This record gives sequence, C-alpha cells and structure tokens, in this order.
Amino acid sequence: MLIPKSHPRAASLHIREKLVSGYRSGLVVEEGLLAHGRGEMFDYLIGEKTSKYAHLAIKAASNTLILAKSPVISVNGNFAALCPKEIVHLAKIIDAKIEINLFYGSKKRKRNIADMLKKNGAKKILGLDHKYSRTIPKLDSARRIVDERGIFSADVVLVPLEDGDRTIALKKFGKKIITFDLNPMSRTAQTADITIVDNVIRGMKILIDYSKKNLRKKNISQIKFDNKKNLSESISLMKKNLRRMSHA
Ligand code: PTJ
Repeated sequence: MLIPKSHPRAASLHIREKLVSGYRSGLVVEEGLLAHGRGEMFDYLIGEKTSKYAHLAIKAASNTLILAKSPVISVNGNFAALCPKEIVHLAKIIDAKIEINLFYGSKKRKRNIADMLKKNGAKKILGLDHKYSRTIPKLDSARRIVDERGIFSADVVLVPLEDGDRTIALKKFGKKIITFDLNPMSRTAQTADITIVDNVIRGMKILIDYSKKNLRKKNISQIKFDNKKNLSESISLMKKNLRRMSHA
C-alpha cells in the first residue's frame, strides 16, 4: 500500500506496514499484530515521541549493557520485523550475543528470523541448535527453552516486547533485565530492572547512538536508576497528555 508522505499519521502507518510485511514473510505471529496494536495505543498516549523518562532509561540501559560480562539480545518475531538492522548493529557495538527466543515457539519462524538477521549482517545467532538447549526453571511457555551459550549464562538480557511470566522467571534466575515496553503497567515493565517506555523502533536507534558516544568515553559507570519511579513518571506523562486532550 502506498502511504502518502503528507499523511498526518504516515510514520505510524509505515511501522504497521513493517509488521504486516513481517507477518506475511513468516516472522511475526498473528498475536504479534494484536500486541502491536496495544503498543500503538500507549504510544499515542505518550505523544509518539521519546520522552525524557525514556531517554533516562536508555542511558542507564546503555551503561548496563556495556558494563555487562555477557550481554544477550533476545529476539522475538515483532522485534525482528521492526528492527533487524538495529539488532545486529547494537550487538556489534556492545559486543552482545543475539538469541532467538519465541513465545509462540516454531522452528520455521526461528529459521525465517535467523535468515532476516543474517541478511542484515548477523554472523552468529543462538537459540537454533538443540544441542545447546537448556531450560529456565519455573516457566511453562516455549520461552523457557534457552541457549546455554546465550540467555542461560548471560548476566544482562535485553528482552523487548516480552511476556510477563518470562521476565519474572528470568529475574528469579538471577538475570538483569532491560526491556522496551510501551505499556508501563505491564508485568514485564514493572518487573524489569530497566524499562524503556518507548516504541522499540525509535528507542533502539537512540540506544545505538547513545552507546556509540558512551564507548568513546574513558570511564563508564553504572547509573543509579529507579525503575518504579521512572515508570510512574511515564504514567503521569500519559495522564497529563490525556488531561490536555480532554481540555482541547
Ligand atoms: O514472536 P513471539 O512468538 O515471541 O511473540 C511475540 C509477542 C509480542 C506476540 C509476545 O511476546 C506477546 O504476546 O507479548 P505481550 O505479552 O503482548 O507483550 C508485548 C508488550 O509490548 C505489550 O505490553 C505492548 O504494549 C508492547 N509493545 C507492542 N509493540 C511495541 C511495544 N513496546 C515497544 N515498542 C513496540 N513497537
């Protein structure tokens, strides 16, 4: 579909097209389209731009990823369809592993996602070889199966658009969790160590730019970050925007 550049909602419609095309090429599951719709609604409420609270979370996330011993970027269908280039780029600059890990497990979809990431320059992708499969305890979904070279042994995991059960299980398993989630009230957002309340498509680019600048510095230290406080600021921002709209 041709979306005119002048359309007031062109950016949002283009993101939708990426998801639909990802669905048609076997990366995204039907439920992923619904999850995106939920995200769009929260994006609307934050004004479809990266808030100062998301910027703060991105800075904390960048430092944490750079200081990690064994960081892993966990990739699902939606993330692969929206940010394939950025996933590979971020992994390269922060020296992170890439692991495919799906909620709705499917070998074929994993292969499609791996092909997409390879097309975008990824050399090594974890989560495909059964030989290395390990199980995260206390979790029933397909996402419990992880790669022993990746998420299983990682200290920090970036898990965008994540299911709440796995975030809780990963936390119990001792991992530091960074997520992108437009819904600041979701269980993932509330459980993660650092939640970036932003559209992953905008936020990943900022995380990459910030990490590049960060890596040029001599000393990087952990930033003290209060996730609950940052989330309540994002909720207040939504409230403020709603109030403003209701008075317009
Ligand atoms: O590919 P699979 O099988 O691993 O499945 C992926 C989905 C996304 C379907 C699965 O993980 C799922 O059901 O996720 P949830 O529980 O719906 O959580 C997704 C969260 O991401 C929700 O809180 C959405 O608001 C949020 N979200 C959706 N789109 C975006 C987003 N957050 C940031 N950027 C987005 N573009």
